[in-house]
Amino acid sequence: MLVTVDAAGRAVKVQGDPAHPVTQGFLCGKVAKYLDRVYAPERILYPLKRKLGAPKGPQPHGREHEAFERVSWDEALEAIAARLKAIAARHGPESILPYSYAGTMGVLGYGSMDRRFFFRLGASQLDRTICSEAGGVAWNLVYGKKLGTPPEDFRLAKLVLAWGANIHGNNAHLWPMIEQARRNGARLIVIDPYRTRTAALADWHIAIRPGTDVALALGMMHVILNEGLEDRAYIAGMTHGVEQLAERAREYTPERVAHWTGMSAAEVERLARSYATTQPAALRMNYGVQRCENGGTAARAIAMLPALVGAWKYRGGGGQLSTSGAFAWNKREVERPELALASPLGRAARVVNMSALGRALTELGTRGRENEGIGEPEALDWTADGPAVHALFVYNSNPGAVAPNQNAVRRGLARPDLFTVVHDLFFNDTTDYADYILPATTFLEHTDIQGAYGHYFVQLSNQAIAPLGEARSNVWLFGQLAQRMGFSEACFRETAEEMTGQALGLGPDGHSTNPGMEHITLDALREKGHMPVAFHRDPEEQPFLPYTSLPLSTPTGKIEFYSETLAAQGLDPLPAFVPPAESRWGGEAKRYPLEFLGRKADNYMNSTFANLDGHRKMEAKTRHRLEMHPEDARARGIESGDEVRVWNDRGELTLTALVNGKVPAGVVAGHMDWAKMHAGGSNQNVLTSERLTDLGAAATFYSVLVEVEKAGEPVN
Ligand SMILES: Nc1nc2c(c(=O)[nH]1)N[C@H]1C(S)=C(S)[C@@H](COP(=O)(O)OP(=O)(O)OC[C@H]3O[C@@H](n4cnc5c(=O)[nH]c(N)nc54)[C@H](O)[C@@H]3O)O[C@H]1N2
Ligand SMILES: Nc1nc2c(c(=O)[nH]1)N[C@H]1C(S)=C(S)[C@@H](COP(=O)(O)OP(=O)(O)OC[C@H]3O[C@@H](n4cnc5c(=O)[nH]c(N)nc54)[C@H](O)[C@@H]3O)O[C@H]1N2
Ligand SMILES: [Mo]
Repeated sequence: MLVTVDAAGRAVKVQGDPAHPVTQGFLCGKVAKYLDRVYAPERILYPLKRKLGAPKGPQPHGREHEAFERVSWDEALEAIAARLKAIAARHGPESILPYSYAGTMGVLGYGSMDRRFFFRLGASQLDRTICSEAGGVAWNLVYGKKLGTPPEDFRLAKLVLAWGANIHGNNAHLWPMIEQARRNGARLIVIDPYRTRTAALADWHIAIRPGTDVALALGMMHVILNEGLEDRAYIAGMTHGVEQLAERAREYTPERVAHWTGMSAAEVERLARSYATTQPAALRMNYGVQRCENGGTAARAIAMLPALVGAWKYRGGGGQLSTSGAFAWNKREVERPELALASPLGRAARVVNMSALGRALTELGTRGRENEGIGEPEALDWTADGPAVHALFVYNSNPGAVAPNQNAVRRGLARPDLFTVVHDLFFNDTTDYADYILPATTFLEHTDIQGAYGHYFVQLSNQAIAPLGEARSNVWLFGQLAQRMGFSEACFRETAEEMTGQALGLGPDGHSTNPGMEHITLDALREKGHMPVAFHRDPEEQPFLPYTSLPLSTPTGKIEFYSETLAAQGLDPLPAFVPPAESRWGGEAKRYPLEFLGRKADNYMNSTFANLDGHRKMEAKTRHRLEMHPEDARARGIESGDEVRVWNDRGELTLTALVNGKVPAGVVAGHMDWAKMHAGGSNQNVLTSERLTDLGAAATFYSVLVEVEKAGEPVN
């Protein structure tokens, strides 16, 4: 992104960088309006402290400041440090829980000084599972590393298979490559229960039932192997376990697969044949497919398809889930995990799964307190047990809006004995529960270095403008807090500049020592802004064809259809279809017959931007709507425009019905917004569950059952 700054130091224009081979000079609609966010009048510009006696809980939007008073950074840092020290001394440092995700994805902003701080403190570690863990673990089981077809090469594909991937909405910069491929005769097939714009524009949209992708992938394998459409030479050279996979796939006849997915047997066959016989075929699997209970296995089974048909051999073929494996940052030096040994624990702290925040805040540490009426928690296999959480430190995340099982999260956040600090830019669903709010910078106001998960360029993000008000970066905040805690290690005094050099692993000659980055120096990066990783430096002469030479970093060194790693954990070494418990196949479907997809918004970034008028306007058509199939609406006497109540055992939500052709029968869809922007003070995560995926222990936002009725009639 290029930022134009005027003589007074004010950013006046943002635009895409025309020299960037992937973004090619354009920004997506929401980031094109980024200056509205930077200069929004409601930005928090000073540290704030909750007023004495002001209760925690939802404040009306626009009046949140009434519950807070301005304090100096000095006072805030001293008070927070004193409180953390006292809590650590009394309950042990593991009673302090950091909570962060992807507010900024820069290497420094995402995880650097903060990690050092919490390691040194001995705070609980956060397992960051809310987005991509199921798919990431799955991909690595098959291929060892997250690499894929360069986005620029999608132009050369003859078939693009978008699987659980809302390319037009969420991955805008890949779309022009696909358009170009189609101009050259490529076909686009989309597998998504929801008719996204990507799906509407496709040659073939398969509106698969949620959570049945494992069956479809195995059914495609069945047809491919049955008809001899696999690439035997590639399989023999590059893969492990095809015999076992073939035996498993034999069970998944097109007829059985049709029964689960809602497709016809002929469609399953047609899909398998066109995929196997058109090369180059590029699979764009995205993270939508892995937000189901069986999402790890789904991603794993789908990931095997390009290996089965040898699609990796062709430039423009293969596939992409993420390219993040190309960026070998020197994380150890940036994060310094060994600081845990200097903490009062003297060891690595327990791990708490961020996708079960509600349980973490309400159940941890309650063992043996039955008499107080709290109850024995179920066995917490997602975390070691230990002390209750007494302090929560939130940054880069808005769990009040994005975490599943919102009622449990809010019960936890509202605990009067919980000390909560939030570092963010706006009052939001989480700051309503904060004891202290600290003002954060936008990426225009701090320096960072970036990798990517959809392309192969290392990028330097220069500070363009001075921080607004007293806003401060994540790096600054945790460095300062460390001083107040009395942490004397020199690493807490390092600057963003020094840490950028560490992330790059700069050697004595100024060149990076990170694998694949040896040609990069800080000066060159400053000059160019973006530089490709080594294997992508000359794509025309030496195109990057992932997974075409051995060894890979899997245990067998090959692509693994069969996984000894899983077998050793007592898990099925081969993919098998297990219907999600929360689906039309599960026991609860009698009471809650509709599958709910609590989607992202095309015009927000998760919960980011939802408070800005311009973005809200762009989102007006789907904002607070429940999209329904005409059959499900008719059965409930619902028409477009009716207020409807959507509920399950975890919570309820009032939305406006939008009866359209976007979802298949039995499926309803909502869209992300801040909870406090809804009339009832909850968003769609009041319906989602803390159940975790089969691989990666990730969130299951797309395995949710609900019932719907016209509002105004009592639920029961
Ligand atoms: N505009 C916009 N762009 C974004 C974001 C945003 O909030 N807004 N968020 C960013 C983030 S954090 C991420 S992780 C990426 C994610 O980008 P995507 O991976 O595209 O993720 P989702 O939008 O969660 O899901 C993609 C599609 O999967 C479909 N889906 C749901 N369940 C199933 C299923 O069982 N099977 C199949 N085949 N499909 C299913 C959904 O209907 C959806 O259209 O996007 C990023 N880009
Ligand atoms: N129902 C449902 N829930 C979902 C999803 C879904 O599809 N459906 N998607 C899930 C996914 S894929 C993801 S990735 C998560 C995303 O969850 P989050 O990572 O929490 O994403 P955001 O909602 O964008 O919140 C990021 C916050 O960080 C703040 N921020 C931005 N930059 C900085 C900074 O430099 N410093 C600090 N301290 N703060 C900063 C922003 O203002 C914002 O409030 O949500 C998940 N939740
Ligand atoms: Mo995400």
